Amino acid sequence: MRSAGPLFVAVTLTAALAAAGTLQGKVAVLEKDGRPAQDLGEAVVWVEGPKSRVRASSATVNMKSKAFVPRVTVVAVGGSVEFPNLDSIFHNVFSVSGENRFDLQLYKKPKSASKLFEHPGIVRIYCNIHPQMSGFVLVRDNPFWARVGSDGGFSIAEVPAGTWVLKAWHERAGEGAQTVQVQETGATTASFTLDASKFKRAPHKNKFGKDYEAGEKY
Ligand SMILES: [Cu+2]
Repeated sequence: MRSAGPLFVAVTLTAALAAAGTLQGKVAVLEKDGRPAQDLGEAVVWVEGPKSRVRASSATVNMKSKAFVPRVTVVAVGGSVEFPNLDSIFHNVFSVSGENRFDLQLYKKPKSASKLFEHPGIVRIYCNIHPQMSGFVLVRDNPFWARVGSDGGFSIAEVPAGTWVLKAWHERAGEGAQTVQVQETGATTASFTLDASKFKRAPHKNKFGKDYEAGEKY
């Protein structure tokens, strides 16, 4: 059989430049006993595949009352996240998530530090002092992503026409994926049901890969 691969790719790219549609739908996250999750607004959907230049963006994640606020943040590759400490106690935000690992060391109010993210992926952030502090920075290599609304709805505009992988993610349910065909105009609909029923909050290690010491000292 003759391969039509390169021709197909060329045609797809040409179409992508010429036309774009909207991807919309709903995300449901089910807890134990099929109860709907109350924090759907922490879910994110994104499109994998289309190449598009991203505008470097920045975001702020406050460390406040021993929590990362907001808990889930999305930035583009090349974007930075500012981590001001609004507490009068020390925090030490860090991550050991692959190529995005970082360590901003100890500081307290009114200091801040920032991290520039260069690799797409899901970055888990923790504090090296307080094991209960956790959050996520999702780093995307194209602008085709959306936060899910509190009703589960989402809409991603101007997605290039073509066949792509649409992903939906929620902290307690992980990732769902499906192939979508975005038309040259109009809307394409996709829905997800993510399973959070088996989620268990497990202890994690500190930045040295060791267990946290019992009892907080700060
Ligand atoms: Cu802390």
